[in-house]
Amino acid sequence: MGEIFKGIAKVKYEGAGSDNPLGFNYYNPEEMIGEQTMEEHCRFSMAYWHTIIGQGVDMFGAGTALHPWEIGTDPMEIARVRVEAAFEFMQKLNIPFFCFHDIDVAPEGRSLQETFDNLDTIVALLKEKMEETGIKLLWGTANLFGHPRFVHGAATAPNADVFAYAAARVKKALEVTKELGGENYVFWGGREGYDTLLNTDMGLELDNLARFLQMAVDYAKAIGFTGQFLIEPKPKEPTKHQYDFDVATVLSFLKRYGLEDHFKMNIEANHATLAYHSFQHELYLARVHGVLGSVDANQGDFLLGWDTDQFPTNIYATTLAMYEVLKNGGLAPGGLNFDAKVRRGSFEPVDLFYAHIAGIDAFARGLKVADKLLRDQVLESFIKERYSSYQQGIGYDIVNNKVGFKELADYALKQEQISNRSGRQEMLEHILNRYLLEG
Ligand code: XUL
Ligand code: CO
Repeated sequence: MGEIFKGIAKVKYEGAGSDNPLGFNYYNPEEMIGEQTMEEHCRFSMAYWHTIIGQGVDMFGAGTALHPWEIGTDPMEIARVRVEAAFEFMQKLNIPFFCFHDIDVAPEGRSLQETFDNLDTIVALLKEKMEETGIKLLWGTANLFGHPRFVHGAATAPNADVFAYAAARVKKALEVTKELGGENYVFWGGREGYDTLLNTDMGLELDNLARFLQMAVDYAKAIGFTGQFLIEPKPKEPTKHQYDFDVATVLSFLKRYGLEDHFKMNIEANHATLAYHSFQHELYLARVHGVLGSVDANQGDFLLGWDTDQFPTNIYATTLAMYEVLKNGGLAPGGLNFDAKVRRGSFEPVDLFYAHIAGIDAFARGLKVADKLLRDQVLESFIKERYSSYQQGIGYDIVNNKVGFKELADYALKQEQISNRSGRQEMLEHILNRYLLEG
């Protein structure tokens, strides 16, 4: 197979002044930001399912995407050519990582064994390509939601045969993720949730989900897979109520079942906003709990309200996201995975390039602004000052656990007047705009 993305050269850093939409304006992989290069900070990844497979189907119409690599009718041959397309695409865009679900890369067979055999064949090819190009696997996962057998869920299905089948698929997906040196393994709930409580035993479903995750932890240990386990919260879609609603819900679930030491979170921007949180809120909450593991980089559309998985172009959001990433000390072994798809109307192969360039540049620019904000300690020093009453006097005693209600009441009774200070929200928003516009 020759060149697939014909006429598209390797995309290079061209600087802010360039008007070439097939060049990077801000992403300069070698540029140092603090102690690390941009490439090390960002750890960009391509999502196999959207970029290589996604056809642009919606509820009202067929796929529109033009995929010159989808030739013939033999599913294994198509799978092989998809590998070629994926690696040519990532190389041309200088994307160092990718992520996949088991059945993205290899077709399901007529039996589970045939599905596994297909996967082994394509994994050998992926491994060759990875060795040849140096491109790495950010994370692997199993698709436990697409096939009709998962109609009522996988680990939370009412049918034990489905639970067992799902376990077999995760077992295999863990083995291939390990085989490819995957740095993480993701559990996104898929159909782990419910549509109505009238037919649901929520207690048993949650217990079973915990059992399933514990089995995954045990199996990873048994085979020596040392990658990071990640849970990807999402509040709804496909089920009305997903069990992994948001970071807070997942944290309490993990704690309840004693699983908190084994999992971090993969935060997806569009999932955060579906849960009526900002992207930054979810990143921040995960960070302060020490569980910010990786990011599915995309954005939703507030006027639509569902999981539109658009490419992240909102620099305001990417800046605040990179602010959290920097405060987290980076994302490694996680990264920024473009779990994003081009709009149905953007159906040409070159649109996949424009989309990734837009997302990569939005995060690169966000990283630079966030780094400057942090270096100048703009927000940090304001926040420090805002909470300064806890650095001395009664506040010091409170945070050092030296006082209880009795001492606090004695103190309060002696206060004549309480004086508060302004939170200065608009001033801070204005300062943030200045940083965004001036870089
Ligand atoms: C679904 C979603 C998934 C996960 C991987 O909304 O985000 O693609 O990232 O299963
Ligand atoms: Co995702």
